[in-house]
Amino acid sequence: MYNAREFNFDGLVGPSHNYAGLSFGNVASFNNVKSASNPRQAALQGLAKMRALAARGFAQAVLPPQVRPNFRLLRQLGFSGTDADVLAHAWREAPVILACAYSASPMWTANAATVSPSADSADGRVHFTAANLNNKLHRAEEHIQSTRTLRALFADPERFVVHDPLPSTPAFGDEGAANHTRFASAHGAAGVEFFVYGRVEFDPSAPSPKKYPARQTLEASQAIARLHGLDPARTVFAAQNPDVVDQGVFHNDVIAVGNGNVLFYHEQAFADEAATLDALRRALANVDSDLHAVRVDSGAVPLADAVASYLFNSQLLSKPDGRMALVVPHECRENASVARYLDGLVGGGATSGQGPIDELIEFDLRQSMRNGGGPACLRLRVSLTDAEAAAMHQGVIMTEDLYARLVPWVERHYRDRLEPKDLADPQLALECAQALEALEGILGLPGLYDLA
Ligand code: SUG
Repeated sequence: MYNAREFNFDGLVGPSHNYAGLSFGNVASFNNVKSASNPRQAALQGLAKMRALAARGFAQAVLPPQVRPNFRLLRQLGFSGTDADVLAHAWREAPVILACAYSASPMWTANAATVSPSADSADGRVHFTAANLNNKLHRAEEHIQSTRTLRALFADPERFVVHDPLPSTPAFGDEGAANHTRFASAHGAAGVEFFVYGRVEFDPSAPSPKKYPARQTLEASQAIARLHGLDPARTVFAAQNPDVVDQGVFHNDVIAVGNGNVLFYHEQAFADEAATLDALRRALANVDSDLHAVRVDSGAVPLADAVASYLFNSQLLSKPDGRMALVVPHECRENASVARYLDGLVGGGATSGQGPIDELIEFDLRQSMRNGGGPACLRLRVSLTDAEAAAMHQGVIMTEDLYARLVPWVERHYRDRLEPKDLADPQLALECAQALEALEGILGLPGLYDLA
Protein backbone atom coordinates (compact mmCIF):
# COMPACT_ATOMS: atom_id res chain seq x y z
CA MET A 1 0.00 0.00 0.00
CA TYR A 2 1.22 3.47 -0.89
CA ASN A 3 0.65 6.65 0.97
CA ALA A 4 -2.16 8.29 -0.97
CA ARG A 5 -4.59 11.16 -0.63
CA GLU A 6 -7.89 11.91 -2.26
CA PHE A 7 -7.78 15.16 -4.20
CA ASN A 8 -11.12 16.75 -4.86
CA PHE A 9 -11.07 18.62 -8.15
CA ASP A 10 -13.87 21.15 -7.91
CA GLY A 11 -15.26 22.71 -11.05
CA LEU A 12 -14.56 26.40 -11.30
CA VAL A 13 -17.89 27.93 -12.28
CA GLY A 14 -17.65 29.59 -15.68
CA PRO A 15 -18.61 33.17 -16.57
CA SER A 16 -21.81 32.10 -18.34
CA HIS A 17 -23.41 30.29 -15.38
CA ASN A 18 -27.13 30.45 -16.16
CA TYR A 19 -30.43 28.69 -15.59
CA ALA A 20 -31.76 27.31 -18.86
CA GLY A 21 -33.88 24.38 -17.71
CA LEU A 22 -32.01 22.01 -19.96
CA SER A 23 -31.98 18.90 -17.78
CA PHE A 24 -35.27 17.03 -18.03
CA GLY A 25 -35.38 14.77 -14.96
CA ASN A 26 -33.40 17.21 -12.81
CA VAL A 27 -36.09 18.90 -10.72
CA ALA A 28 -34.07 21.97 -9.68
CA SER A 29 -32.93 22.71 -13.23
CA PHE A 30 -36.52 22.53 -14.41
CA ASN A 31 -37.96 24.60 -11.58
CA ASN A 32 -35.53 27.47 -12.04
CA VAL A 33 -35.69 27.73 -15.80
CA LYS A 34 -35.12 31.23 -17.09
CA SER A 35 -34.61 32.81 -13.68
CA ALA A 36 -31.70 35.25 -13.44
CA SER A 37 -28.38 33.80 -12.34
CA ASN A 38 -25.36 35.41 -10.71
CA PRO A 39 -22.19 33.92 -12.26
CA ARG A 40 -19.89 35.96 -10.04
CA GLN A 41 -21.55 34.78 -6.86
CA ALA A 42 -21.66 31.20 -8.16
CA ALA A 43 -17.92 31.19 -8.80
CA LEU A 44 -17.15 32.81 -5.45
CA GLN A 45 -19.34 30.30 -3.59
CA GLY A 46 -17.46 27.46 -5.26
CA LEU A 47 -14.08 29.02 -4.50
CA ALA A 48 -15.04 29.58 -0.87
CA LYS A 49 -15.80 25.87 -0.53
CA MET A 50 -12.47 24.91 -2.12
CA ARG A 51 -10.54 27.32 0.06
CA ALA A 52 -12.21 26.23 3.29
CA LEU A 53 -11.60 22.53 2.61
CA ALA A 54 -8.00 23.17 1.56
CA ALA A 55 -7.47 25.20 4.74
CA ARG A 56 -8.70 22.20 6.74
CA GLY A 57 -5.94 20.13 5.16
CA PHE A 58 -8.02 18.24 2.59
CA ALA A 59 -6.26 17.89 -0.76
CA GLN A 60 -8.08 20.26 -3.05
CA ALA A 61 -7.64 21.25 -6.67
CA VAL A 62 -9.58 23.08 -9.34
CA LEU A 63 -10.82 21.94 -12.74
CA PRO A 64 -11.09 24.88 -15.11
CA PRO A 65 -14.33 25.83 -16.86
CA GLN A 66 -14.99 25.18 -20.55
CA VAL A 67 -15.19 27.48 -23.55
CA ARG A 68 -18.57 29.18 -23.82
CA PRO A 69 -20.37 29.74 -26.05
CA ASN A 70 -19.67 26.54 -27.89
CA PHE A 71 -19.38 28.07 -31.38
CA ARG A 72 -18.35 24.70 -32.79
CA LEU A 73 -21.77 23.29 -31.85
CA LEU A 74 -23.64 26.32 -33.15
CA ARG A 75 -21.83 26.24 -36.50
CA GLN A 76 -22.25 22.48 -36.74
CA LEU A 77 -26.00 23.06 -36.41
CA GLY A 78 -26.07 25.50 -39.31
CA PHE A 79 -25.71 28.94 -37.72
CA SER A 80 -23.19 30.80 -39.83
CA GLY A 81 -21.48 34.15 -40.49
CA THR A 82 -19.49 36.16 -37.98
CA ASP A 83 -19.64 35.13 -34.34
CA ALA A 84 -22.15 37.94 -33.74
CA ASP A 85 -24.27 36.65 -36.67
CA VAL A 86 -24.18 33.13 -35.25
CA LEU A 87 -25.40 34.34 -31.86
CA ALA A 88 -28.15 36.55 -33.32
CA HIS A 89 -29.34 33.81 -35.65
CA ALA A 90 -29.40 31.17 -32.91
CA TRP A 91 -31.21 33.50 -30.50
CA ARG A 92 -33.86 34.24 -33.13
CA GLU A 93 -34.41 30.71 -34.36
CA ALA A 94 -33.44 28.37 -31.57
CA PRO A 95 -32.85 30.03 -28.18
CA VAL A 96 -32.71 26.60 -26.53
CA ILE A 97 -29.76 25.61 -28.71
CA LEU A 98 -28.06 28.89 -27.85
CA ALA A 99 -28.60 28.08 -24.16
CA CYS A 100 -27.04 24.66 -24.71
CA ALA A 101 -24.01 26.31 -26.27
CA TYR A 102 -23.74 28.54 -23.19
CA SER A 103 -24.47 25.88 -20.58
CA ALA A 104 -23.00 26.17 -17.11
CA SER A 105 -22.87 22.40 -16.72
CA PRO A 106 -19.10 21.66 -16.88
CA MET A 107 -18.95 23.10 -13.35
CA TRP A 108 -20.33 19.76 -12.07
CA THR A 109 -17.10 17.87 -12.41
CA ALA A 110 -18.45 14.69 -10.80
CA ASN A 111 -19.74 14.18 -14.34
CA ALA A 112 -16.45 14.99 -16.05
CA ALA A 113 -14.97 11.50 -15.83
CA THR A 114 -14.70 8.21 -14.01
CA VAL A 115 -11.40 7.78 -12.21
CA SER A 116 -9.74 4.58 -10.99
CA PRO A 117 -6.69 4.95 -8.79
CA SER A 118 -3.50 3.01 -9.42
CA ALA A 119 -4.25 0.70 -6.47
CA ASP A 120 -7.21 -0.71 -8.43
CA SER A 121 -5.95 -0.91 -12.02
CA ALA A 122 -4.15 -3.88 -13.56
CA ASP A 123 -1.29 -1.78 -14.92
CA GLY A 124 -0.74 0.29 -11.77
CA ARG A 125 -1.59 3.57 -13.48
CA VAL A 126 -4.36 6.03 -12.63
CA HIS A 127 -7.11 5.67 -15.26
CA PHE A 128 -9.51 8.38 -16.38
CA THR A 129 -12.35 8.18 -18.89
CA ALA A 130 -14.16 11.41 -19.70
CA ALA A 131 -17.93 10.87 -19.62
CA ASN A 132 -19.75 11.21 -22.94
CA LEU A 133 -22.81 12.74 -21.19
CA ASN A 134 -24.77 11.90 -24.31
CA ASN A 135 -28.18 12.09 -22.67
CA LYS A 136 -28.39 15.87 -23.00
CA LEU A 137 -27.36 18.08 -25.88
CA HIS A 138 -25.97 20.77 -23.58
CA ARG A 139 -23.55 18.28 -21.99
CA ALA A 140 -22.78 16.03 -24.94
CA GLU A 141 -19.66 17.89 -26.05
CA GLU A 142 -18.12 18.45 -22.63
CA HIS A 143 -15.97 15.36 -23.06
CA ILE A 144 -13.88 17.11 -25.74
CA GLN A 145 -12.53 19.71 -23.32
CA SER A 146 -12.64 17.34 -20.33
CA THR A 147 -10.33 14.93 -22.14
CA ARG A 148 -8.06 17.78 -23.21
CA THR A 149 -7.94 19.18 -19.68
CA LEU A 150 -7.28 15.82 -18.02
CA ARG A 151 -4.49 15.10 -20.52
CA ALA A 152 -2.93 18.49 -19.73
CA LEU A 153 -3.09 17.90 -15.97
CA PHE A 154 -2.13 14.24 -15.95
CA ALA A 155 0.40 14.15 -18.75
CA ASP A 156 2.92 11.57 -17.52
CA PRO A 157 2.17 8.35 -19.49
CA GLU A 158 4.07 6.24 -16.96
CA ARG A 159 1.58 7.13 -14.26
CA PHE A 160 -1.65 8.24 -15.93
CA VAL A 161 -3.87 7.21 -18.81
CA VAL A 162 -6.76 9.31 -20.07
CA HIS A 163 -8.97 7.16 -22.30
CA ASP A 164 -11.18 8.42 -25.07
CA PRO A 165 -14.84 8.65 -24.05
CA LEU A 166 -17.18 5.76 -24.79
CA PRO A 167 -19.15 5.84 -28.08
CA SER A 168 -21.79 8.57 -27.93
CA THR A 169 -24.76 6.34 -28.44
CA PRO A 170 -27.59 5.50 -26.00
CA ALA A 171 -26.16 2.02 -25.31
CA PHE A 172 -23.14 3.65 -23.68
CA GLY A 173 -24.70 6.57 -21.83
CA ASP A 174 -22.02 7.53 -19.32
CA GLU A 175 -22.27 10.23 -16.64
CA GLY A 176 -18.92 9.68 -15.00
CA ALA A 177 -18.21 9.57 -11.30
CA ALA A 178 -21.75 10.63 -10.36
CA ASN A 179 -22.64 6.94 -10.57
CA HIS A 180 -19.35 5.57 -9.30
CA THR A 181 -17.99 5.15 -5.77
CA ARG A 182 -14.88 3.55 -4.41
CA PHE A 183 -14.53 1.74 -1.10
CA ALA A 184 -11.15 0.99 0.46
CA SER A 185 -9.65 0.79 3.92
CA ALA A 186 -7.34 3.68 2.94
CA HIS A 187 -6.98 5.80 -0.20
CA GLY A 188 -3.77 3.99 -1.18
CA ALA A 189 -5.10 0.48 -0.51
CA ALA A 190 -6.66 -1.82 -3.10
CA GLY A 191 -10.35 -1.04 -3.18
CA VAL A 192 -13.76 -1.99 -4.49
CA GLU A 193 -15.23 0.03 -7.33
CA PHE A 194 -18.99 0.36 -7.28
CA PHE A 195 -20.94 1.30 -10.41
CA VAL A 196 -24.64 2.14 -10.29
CA TYR A 197 -26.63 2.14 -13.53
CA GLY A 198 -30.15 3.17 -14.40
CA ARG A 199 -30.78 1.16 -17.52
CA VAL A 200 -29.63 -1.93 -19.42
CA GLU A 201 -29.52 -1.37 -23.17
CA PHE A 202 -29.32 -5.00 -24.23
CA ASP A 203 -31.90 -6.37 -21.80
CA PRO A 204 -35.22 -4.70 -22.50
CA SER A 205 -36.81 -6.71 -19.67
CA ALA A 206 -34.60 -5.00 -17.05
CA PRO A 207 -36.57 -2.39 -15.12
CA SER A 208 -36.04 1.20 -16.16
CA PRO A 209 -37.67 4.50 -15.21
CA LYS A 210 -40.90 5.46 -16.95
CA LYS A 211 -41.01 9.22 -16.67
CA TYR A 212 -37.46 10.52 -16.62
CA PRO A 213 -34.42 9.24 -18.49
CA ALA A 214 -31.88 6.89 -16.94
CA ARG A 215 -28.63 8.43 -18.02
CA GLN A 216 -26.16 5.65 -17.15
CA THR A 217 -26.23 2.19 -18.73
CA LEU A 218 -24.81 -1.04 -17.36
CA GLU A 219 -22.97 -1.48 -20.63
CA ALA A 220 -21.18 1.84 -20.16
CA SER A 221 -20.15 0.98 -16.60
CA GLN A 222 -18.85 -2.42 -17.71
CA ALA A 223 -16.84 -0.84 -20.51
CA ILE A 224 -15.23 1.61 -18.07
CA ALA A 225 -14.31 -1.26 -15.73
CA ARG A 226 -12.67 -3.11 -18.65
CA LEU A 227 -10.81 -0.02 -19.86
CA HIS A 228 -9.50 0.70 -16.38
CA GLY A 229 -8.31 -2.88 -15.92
CA LEU A 230 -10.38 -3.45 -12.77
CA ASP A 231 -10.42 -6.80 -11.03
CA PRO A 232 -13.91 -8.37 -11.40
CA ALA A 233 -13.64 -9.69 -7.85
CA ARG A 234 -13.39 -6.11 -6.63
CA THR A 235 -15.97 -4.54 -8.93
CA VAL A 236 -19.71 -4.32 -8.21
CA PHE A 237 -22.45 -3.24 -10.60
CA ALA A 238 -25.84 -2.42 -9.11
CA ALA A 239 -29.13 -1.22 -10.56
CA GLN A 240 -30.52 2.05 -9.35
CA ASN A 241 -34.14 1.98 -8.18
CA PRO A 242 -36.02 3.15 -11.30
CA ASP A 243 -38.81 4.65 -9.16
CA VAL A 244 -36.42 7.15 -7.59
CA VAL A 245 -35.09 8.21 -10.99
CA ASP A 246 -38.71 9.10 -11.74
CA GLN A 247 -38.77 11.23 -8.60
CA GLY A 248 -35.76 13.32 -9.57
CA VAL A 249 -32.76 11.16 -8.65
CA PHE A 250 -31.07 11.61 -12.01
CA HIS A 251 -27.66 10.42 -10.74
CA ASN A 252 -26.87 7.96 -7.96
CA ASP A 253 -24.94 10.70 -6.14
CA VAL A 254 -28.27 12.37 -5.40
CA ILE A 255 -29.16 9.43 -3.13
CA ALA A 256 -25.94 7.79 -1.95
CA VAL A 257 -22.31 8.59 -1.20
CA GLY A 258 -19.44 6.35 -0.15
CA ASN A 259 -15.99 6.79 1.33
CA GLY A 260 -13.56 4.47 3.09
CA ASN A 261 -15.71 1.50 3.95
CA VAL A 262 -18.80 3.64 4.58
CA LEU A 263 -21.87 3.79 2.36
CA PHE A 264 -24.28 6.55 3.36
CA TYR A 265 -27.50 5.98 1.47
CA HIS A 266 -31.26 6.24 1.38
CA GLU A 267 -33.16 2.99 1.72
CA GLN A 268 -34.83 3.55 -1.67
CA ALA A 269 -31.57 4.06 -3.57
CA PHE A 270 -31.12 0.63 -5.14
CA ALA A 271 -33.40 -1.69 -7.09
CA ASP A 272 -32.41 -4.51 -4.73
CA GLU A 273 -30.97 -3.14 -1.51
CA ALA A 274 -30.12 -6.47 0.14
CA ALA A 275 -28.41 -7.89 -2.96
CA THR A 276 -26.45 -4.68 -3.46
CA LEU A 277 -25.14 -4.62 0.12
CA ASP A 278 -24.36 -8.30 -0.10
CA ALA A 279 -22.36 -7.87 -3.31
CA LEU A 280 -20.41 -5.00 -1.74
CA ARG A 281 -19.68 -7.04 1.38
CA ARG A 282 -18.42 -9.98 -0.66
CA ALA A 283 -16.18 -7.73 -2.77
CA LEU A 284 -14.86 -5.92 0.30
CA ALA A 285 -13.99 -9.25 1.89
CA ASN A 286 -11.54 -9.67 -1.00
CA VAL A 287 -9.61 -6.68 0.32
CA ASP A 288 -9.99 -7.74 3.95
CA SER A 289 -12.51 -5.07 4.70
CA ASP A 290 -16.19 -4.89 5.57
CA LEU A 291 -18.94 -2.51 4.63
CA HIS A 292 -20.22 0.03 7.14
CA ALA A 293 -23.70 0.85 5.84
CA VAL A 294 -25.32 4.03 7.16
CA ARG A 295 -28.90 3.61 6.00
CA VAL A 296 -31.41 6.44 6.12
CA ASP A 297 -34.99 5.24 6.01
CA SER A 298 -37.95 6.97 4.45
CA GLY A 299 -39.57 7.44 7.84
CA ALA A 300 -36.68 9.64 8.92
CA VAL A 301 -36.11 11.40 5.59
CA PRO A 302 -38.77 11.03 2.89
CA LEU A 303 -37.34 10.76 -0.59
CA ALA A 304 -38.74 14.15 -1.63
CA ASP A 305 -36.84 15.79 1.24
CA ALA A 306 -33.64 14.01 0.25
CA VAL A 307 -33.99 15.32 -3.31
CA ALA A 308 -34.93 18.86 -2.25
CA SER A 309 -32.14 19.18 0.32
CA TYR A 310 -29.43 17.16 -1.49
CA LEU A 311 -28.55 15.43 1.78
CA PHE A 312 -26.85 12.60 -0.10
CA ASN A 313 -25.13 14.87 -2.59
CA SER A 314 -22.70 15.48 0.19
CA GLN A 315 -18.99 14.81 0.37
CA LEU A 316 -17.78 12.26 2.88
CA LEU A 317 -14.23 13.20 3.74
CA SER A 318 -11.77 11.19 5.83
CA LYS A 319 -10.11 13.17 8.57
CA PRO A 320 -6.66 12.41 9.98
CA ASP A 321 -8.22 10.88 13.13
CA GLY A 322 -10.04 8.29 11.00
CA ARG A 323 -13.49 9.85 11.47
CA MET A 324 -15.41 11.43 8.62
CA ALA A 325 -16.91 14.82 7.94
CA LEU A 326 -20.06 15.24 5.87
CA VAL A 327 -19.99 18.30 3.61
CA VAL A 328 -23.56 19.46 3.01
CA PRO A 329 -25.31 22.43 1.39
CA HIS A 330 -27.20 24.94 3.56
CA GLU A 331 -30.45 23.60 2.15
CA CYS A 332 -30.07 20.61 4.48
CA ARG A 333 -30.59 22.91 7.46
CA GLU A 334 -33.74 24.37 5.92
CA ASN A 335 -35.50 21.05 5.51
CA ALA A 336 -37.15 19.92 8.76
CA SER A 337 -36.71 16.16 8.42
CA VAL A 338 -33.14 16.45 7.13
CA ALA A 339 -32.14 18.94 9.83
CA ARG A 340 -33.59 16.59 12.46
CA TYR A 341 -31.74 13.65 10.96
CA LEU A 342 -28.44 15.54 10.91
CA ASP A 343 -28.90 16.66 14.50
CA GLY A 344 -29.29 13.03 15.44
CA LEU A 345 -26.22 12.09 13.41
CA VAL A 346 -23.75 14.64 14.74
CA GLY A 347 -25.69 17.14 16.83
CA GLY A 348 -24.25 16.28 20.23
CA GLY A 349 -27.15 14.16 21.51
CA ALA A 350 -26.65 10.91 23.43
CA THR A 351 -26.37 8.75 20.30
CA SER A 352 -24.91 11.24 17.88
CA GLY A 353 -21.35 11.10 16.59
CA GLN A 354 -21.04 7.44 17.44
CA GLY A 355 -20.99 6.24 13.86
CA PRO A 356 -18.20 6.95 11.40
CA ILE A 357 -19.47 10.49 10.69
CA ASP A 358 -18.90 12.97 13.50
CA GLU A 359 -18.86 16.38 11.86
CA LEU A 360 -20.90 18.49 9.46
CA ILE A 361 -19.34 21.14 7.25
CA GLU A 362 -21.93 23.39 5.61
CA PHE A 363 -21.62 25.62 2.58
CA ASP A 364 -23.75 28.13 0.76
CA LEU A 365 -23.85 26.77 -2.78
CA ARG A 366 -27.22 28.17 -3.73
CA GLN A 367 -26.23 29.26 -7.23
CA SER A 368 -25.21 25.71 -8.07
CA MET A 369 -28.06 24.08 -6.17
CA ARG A 370 -30.59 25.96 -8.28
CA ASN A 371 -29.37 23.97 -11.27
CA GLY A 372 -29.40 20.68 -9.34
CA GLY A 373 -25.74 20.60 -8.33
CA GLY A 374 -24.69 20.13 -4.71
CA PRO A 375 -21.28 19.70 -3.03
CA ALA A 376 -20.69 16.24 -4.50
CA CYS A 377 -21.64 17.26 -8.05
CA LEU A 378 -19.07 20.02 -7.88
CA ARG A 379 -16.10 17.74 -7.36
CA LEU A 380 -14.21 14.94 -9.09
CA ARG A 381 -12.38 12.62 -6.71
CA VAL A 382 -8.87 11.58 -7.71
CA SER A 383 -6.91 9.41 -5.28
CA LEU A 384 -3.20 9.90 -5.87
CA THR A 385 -0.09 8.52 -4.26
CA ASP A 386 2.45 11.12 -3.23
CA ALA A 387 4.52 10.37 -6.35
CA GLU A 388 1.46 10.72 -8.60
CA ALA A 389 0.44 13.94 -6.90
CA ALA A 390 3.93 15.29 -7.55
CA ALA A 391 3.68 14.25 -11.23
CA MET A 392 0.42 16.06 -11.99
CA HIS A 393 0.26 19.70 -13.04
CA GLN A 394 0.77 21.72 -9.85
CA GLY A 395 -0.87 24.97 -10.94
CA VAL A 396 -4.38 23.71 -10.19
CA ILE A 397 -3.77 22.80 -6.55
CA MET A 398 -5.82 25.05 -4.31
CA THR A 399 -3.66 27.19 -2.07
CA GLU A 400 -4.20 30.54 -0.40
CA ASP A 401 -2.12 32.03 -3.18
CA LEU A 402 -4.22 30.52 -5.97
CA TYR A 403 -7.40 31.54 -4.18
CA ALA A 404 -6.07 35.09 -3.86
CA ARG A 405 -5.47 35.17 -7.61
CA LEU A 406 -8.75 33.60 -8.67
CA VAL A 407 -11.03 35.87 -6.63
CA PRO A 408 -9.93 39.10 -8.37
CA TRP A 409 -10.02 37.25 -11.69
CA VAL A 410 -13.69 36.38 -11.06
CA GLU A 411 -14.46 39.89 -9.88
CA ARG A 412 -12.91 41.34 -12.99
CA HIS A 413 -14.40 39.03 -15.63
CA TYR A 414 -17.76 37.81 -14.31
CA ARG A 415 -21.13 39.52 -14.44
CA ASP A 416 -23.38 39.51 -11.41
CA ARG A 417 -26.54 38.92 -13.37
CA LEU A 418 -27.44 36.88 -16.44
CA GLU A 419 -30.88 36.55 -17.94
CA PRO A 420 -31.80 34.43 -20.98
CA LYS A 421 -31.69 37.41 -23.34
CA ASP A 422 -28.11 38.20 -22.31
CA LEU A 423 -26.93 35.08 -24.09
CA ALA A 424 -27.56 36.89 -27.38
CA ASP A 425 -25.19 39.72 -26.42
CA PRO A 426 -21.95 39.40 -28.45
CA GLN A 427 -20.14 41.23 -25.67
CA LEU A 428 -20.78 38.30 -23.31
CA ALA A 429 -19.00 35.94 -25.71
CA LEU A 430 -15.99 38.28 -25.77
CA GLU A 431 -15.96 38.53 -21.98
CA CYS A 432 -15.99 34.72 -21.68
CA ALA A 433 -13.06 34.37 -24.10
CA GLN A 434 -11.05 37.04 -22.29
CA ALA A 435 -11.68 35.37 -18.95
CA LEU A 436 -10.42 31.99 -20.15
CA GLU A 437 -7.38 33.49 -21.81
CA ALA A 438 -6.42 35.10 -18.50
CA LEU A 439 -7.14 31.86 -16.64
CA GLU A 440 -4.67 29.90 -18.76
CA GLY A 441 -2.01 32.24 -17.40
CA ILE A 442 -3.15 31.98 -13.77
CA LEU A 443 -3.21 28.18 -13.84
CA GLY A 444 0.01 27.92 -15.86
CA LEU A 445 -1.74 26.01 -18.63
CA PRO A 446 -1.03 27.79 -21.93
CA GLY A 447 -2.95 26.19 -24.79
CA LEU A 448 -5.50 24.61 -22.46
CA TYR A 449 -8.26 25.99 -24.64
CA ASP A 450 -8.82 26.04 -28.36
CA LEU A 451 -9.66 29.74 -28.42
CA ALA A 452 -8.88 30.32 -32.12
O1 SUG B 1 -26.57 17.25 -15.53
N1 SUG B 1 -27.59 20.40 -14.40
C1 SUG B 1 -26.74 19.24 -14.24
C2 SUG B 1 -26.49 18.97 -12.79
C3 SUG B 1 -25.46 17.91 -12.60
C4 SUG B 1 -25.34 17.48 -11.20
N2 SUG B 1 -24.33 16.51 -11.10
C5 SUG B 1 -24.35 15.42 -10.30
N3 SUG B 1 -25.45 15.03 -9.71
N4 SUG B 1 -23.27 14.76 -10.17
C6 SUG B 1 -27.33 18.01 -14.93
O2 SUG B 1 -28.55 17.83 -14.84
C7 SUG B 1 -28.68 22.17 -15.64
C8 SUG B 1 -28.30 23.17 -16.71
C9 SUG B 1 -29.41 24.11 -17.00
O3 SUG B 1 -30.59 23.72 -16.89
O4 SUG B 1 -29.13 25.27 -17.36
C10 SUG B 1 -27.72 20.99 -15.59
O5 SUG B 1 -27.13 20.62 -16.58
